[in-house]
Amino acid sequence: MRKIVIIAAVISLAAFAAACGSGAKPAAGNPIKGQVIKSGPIGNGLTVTLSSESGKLKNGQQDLNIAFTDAGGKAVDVGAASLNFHMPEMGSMAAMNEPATLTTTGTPGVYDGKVRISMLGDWQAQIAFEGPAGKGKTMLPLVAQ
Ligand SMILES: [Cu+2]
Repeated sequence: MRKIVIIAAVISLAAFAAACGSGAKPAAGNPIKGQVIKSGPIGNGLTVTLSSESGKLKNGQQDLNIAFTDAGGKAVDVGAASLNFHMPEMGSMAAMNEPATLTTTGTPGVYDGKVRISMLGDWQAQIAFEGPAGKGKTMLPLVAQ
């Protein structure tokens, strides 16, 4: 219970910082831009966070941010990163893949992304990295809404 309260406090602090810093570049110590869509462990002790202005994965063309952080929430230079949105086949509909275009920012470990999601519903964000921090990959389930 105590841990949950602490986490809630950290989240509201982060939201406050994001609101205050809107328009500012992400810094190594405060690497999450906008609002979190989803985050999770990606291996080698790192966490990956997808975020955007709305905090939602939307249907259609959109800008996203992706940040790789250590246990302290600090951005970590991971070198090459990739992000693909995958929807498994559904009945007669073939599987779909929408790779995001990632570009580096002034902060190593933080990337700007662009993607065109082509359908509402359940997607898997397939994320991988390889470079100075080793390599890792994960899959985060998301709903385009
Ligand atoms: Cu589909």
